[in-house]
Amino acid sequence: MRNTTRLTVAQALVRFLAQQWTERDGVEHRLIAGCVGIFGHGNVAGIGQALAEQGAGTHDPLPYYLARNEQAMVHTAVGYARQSDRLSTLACTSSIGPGATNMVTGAALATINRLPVLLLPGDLFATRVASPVLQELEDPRSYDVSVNDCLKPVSRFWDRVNRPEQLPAALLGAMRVLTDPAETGAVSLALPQDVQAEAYDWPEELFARRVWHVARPTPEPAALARAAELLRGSRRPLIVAGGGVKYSGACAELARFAGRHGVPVAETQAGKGVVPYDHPRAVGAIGHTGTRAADTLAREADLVIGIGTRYSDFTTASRTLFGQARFLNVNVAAFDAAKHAAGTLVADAREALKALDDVDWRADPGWTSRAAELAAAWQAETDRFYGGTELTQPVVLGVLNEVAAGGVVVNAAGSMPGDLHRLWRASDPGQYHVEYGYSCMGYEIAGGLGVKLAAPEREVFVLVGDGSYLMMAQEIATAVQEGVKLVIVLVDNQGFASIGALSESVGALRLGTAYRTRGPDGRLDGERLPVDLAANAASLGADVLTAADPQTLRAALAKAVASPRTTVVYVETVPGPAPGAEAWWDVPVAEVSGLAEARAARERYDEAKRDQRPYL
Ligand SMILES: Cc1ncc(C[n+]2csc(CCOP(=O)(O)OP(=O)(O)O)c2C)c(N)n1
Ligand SMILES: [Mg+2]
Repeated sequence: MRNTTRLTVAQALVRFLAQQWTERDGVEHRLIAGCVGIFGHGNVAGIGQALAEQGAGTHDPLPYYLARNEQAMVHTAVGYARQSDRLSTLACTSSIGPGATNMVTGAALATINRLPVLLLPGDLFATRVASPVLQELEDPRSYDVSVNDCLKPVSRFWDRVNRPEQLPAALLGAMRVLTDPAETGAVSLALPQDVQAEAYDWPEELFARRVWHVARPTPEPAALARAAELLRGSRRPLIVAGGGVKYSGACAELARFAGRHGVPVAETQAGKGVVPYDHPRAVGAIGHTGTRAADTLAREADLVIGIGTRYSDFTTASRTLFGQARFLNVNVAAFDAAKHAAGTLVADAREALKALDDVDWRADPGWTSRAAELAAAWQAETDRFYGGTELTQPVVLGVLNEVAAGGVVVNAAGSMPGDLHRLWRASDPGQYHVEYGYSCMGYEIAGGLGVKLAAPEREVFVLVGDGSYLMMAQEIATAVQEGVKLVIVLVDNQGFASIGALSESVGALRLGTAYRTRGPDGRLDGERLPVDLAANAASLGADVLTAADPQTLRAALAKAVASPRTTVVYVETVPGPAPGAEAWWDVPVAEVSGLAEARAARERYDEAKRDQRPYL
């Protein structure tokens, strides 16, 4: 007779999750370090009950965090996973219906950013005896549909556990995808509410400690030989470093390779900080939000070496940036490696860089020194933007950059990601956390909470615009509840500076991009809204400080750093000089219009569009 333990499905799930570990380079981490959730009738009696009971046994408990919004709790898990280099993450439990669909945005964000999160939405009774239940979507064509099906296209693994017997295979499948560097993303296990509470005799082995090795695939010798050929044929190479370098822990190998072979290193948003900003080969941000240094080199490069990047349109300037370059892509995911008809090394970034380091080859010394000159010129430009006397956005970033040394800056949407990408000086990738795969307004505070849970030793600085703040500020209450300290810099410019500027540039007249009351002419151009965001932050339990100039900002930030409590530093910025785009971004403009502004914008658009090429 096999040894079995009688538990509910939810109790078995919780006990299983607490026993899962990852291992890479001999170091082990808890795979699921905790569970964030909001209870409703679809999970309270199942997972809720199991979480409440777990502390009673000898097994490691799964800490539970109560969040305020299900989208936000996925952001928290994403922040946690990213700060943990994908070796550890959180589970998210929701009820059925709206709690579950609130997670769809977070799931998309996780999958797009290639970050592991485990989603556990409740689901309709598997027996369907009482259908339609509260919050059930009825599909007249099929009773086998629930709103959880919305999670399918945004998950890398999705399963519904309709019977207890299905749980072990579903769990193993879920863990496999979470820990596979090429496959990872959101993983969803839909849990019918009756099945969660159902008892079953589980084999004891299900609850054994299980260690998932996170692979470092090595490059295939033939592919390596072809890559070496590409390197030897190049005189003007440029590395585009993405998040894959960071997740692989390949920063030292990248710096050594770039140093020895004379290759300048440009960085995507996810890759920013993989070489220190003052490294002799660093040329900073690339693409639409890139530095003049990196974007100039990109136009002239003969070989682009993409490492751990998925080549978003911001990186390629919508496929206008890389003149006539060929591509060599190092990526653990074949899907990304194959982009732009590249020579491919499907491998872990660290392993691939070690192997490529042995190739006897160097970039043209003139190219290497020119890159260093361009980078130095950009640093001087950054000093100019940072050094203003009025509270423009770049000045806010400059003051924060000084205070935040060693801490983590978190941001996601609006005009700040561009300024941060170009200007921020990061000495290691753990200091820069801009979610720019989904660029989701509302990620900032919730994501920052996850960052701090993963890296309690670091000071976490959340930069949030007024638009993003109004979309999702409520996780301040969660931070206060957990005694997790965040420094939140709330930058108020009365609306959407980013989309306002974009609107103007495409002939959309800034419609609906400023926070204004409806004016006498019926447009949204009346009075400034009487909304007090500082008071709002205080009402959620944060300490609030305000800053009116660079000196008071510096003092407020110092006070926030010294305090053990979550502190919001409220800043109203003034318009002023900010670095502009050196490269294009494809946002289609009306082909016909009665507005002169739109017609002029279309002319500019048609001209820029001519530079677009498929990179074959
Ligand atoms: C959830 C979501 N909705 C809409 C957008 C489109 N969008 C991008 S930036 C932005 C405005 C952000 O405003 P704010 O946070 O105040 O930043 P600012 O542009 O003023 O710097 C909008 C609406 C988005 N990125 N995410
Ligand atoms: Mg704003």
